[in-house]
Amino acid sequence: MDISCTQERPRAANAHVADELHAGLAAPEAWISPKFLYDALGSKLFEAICELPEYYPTRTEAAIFARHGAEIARSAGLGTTLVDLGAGNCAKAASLFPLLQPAQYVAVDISAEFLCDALVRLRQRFPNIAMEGLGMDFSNRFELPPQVRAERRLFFYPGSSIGNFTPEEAQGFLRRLRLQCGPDGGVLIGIDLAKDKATLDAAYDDALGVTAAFNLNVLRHVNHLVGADFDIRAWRHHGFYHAARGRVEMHLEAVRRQEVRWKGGARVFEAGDCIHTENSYKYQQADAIALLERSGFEATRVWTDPQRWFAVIHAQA
Ligand code: AVJ
Repeated sequence: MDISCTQERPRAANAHVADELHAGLAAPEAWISPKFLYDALGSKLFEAICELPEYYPTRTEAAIFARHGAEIARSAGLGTTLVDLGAGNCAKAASLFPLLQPAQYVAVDISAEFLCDALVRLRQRFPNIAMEGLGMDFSNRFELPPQVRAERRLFFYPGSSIGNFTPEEAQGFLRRLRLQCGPDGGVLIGIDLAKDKATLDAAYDDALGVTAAFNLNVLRHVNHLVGADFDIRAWRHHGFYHAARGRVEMHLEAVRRQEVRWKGGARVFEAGDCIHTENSYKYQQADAIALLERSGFEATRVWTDPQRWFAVIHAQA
């Protein structure tokens, strides 16, 4: 079977990236979108995070699929067009191939480079599944190209990536997904559930400092993307749960006063100034279901782990 791996409209995308980074860096409360955490190194650091004892989501979600996979596959159906959003190393979707037996596998990720390496290896293991790699930013509006089958699209959005959106944004995103599902389509999504602060704090500020490296790496990536001159050693990682906001937040704090320059801008950061790099919303199970239903999905089914730390949900478009 053929695979193709394409990067969507790189030039238009680049202009948009520079604008977005400039807007965030120049804002009174500086921010960098979490999607910029995932250059090739960032994707590898995220893989390392998933191996950490403190980072429970990946293994908890995997345990839910291991235990309830057959039932999940019955709910989601066989022979779908499996559209993997934020595919990364494609490992999660690949582990479901034997159960879901997709007719076509469409891996979408902002980092096409990392994605295409993964797909080349995957093709050798599953030569009978048609595969498509799409390097594109699906966090805003997106459209799947014509080589993606239009029927029975099953959007696979695992790992609680939905948590990077505010609940309002998540609803807008899910509504747009639903409109692209085609006949008999649906969504198979993993959502992290609210839990005690100590567990969440440790998961986002681990003992080895892998999450710190992952967060700091965004500055390296920004240096590359817009010719900025961030001194990585002058920044410090924070990752913590803010229960009242219902989310984990990641920030980078300037350890001393400094001026940072980039193509088209510059800014002084005082010691203690922060750049907000990520939100990771944690849901109550009922709120997660309500979110899907408000977005127009129906026949929602939920699988969870014994501690109720994480939910895997299938819903029909
Ligand atoms: C990939 C967005 C689900 O929020 O847990 C991991 C990213 N950030 N550690 C998450 C992340 C810090 C992760 N998501």
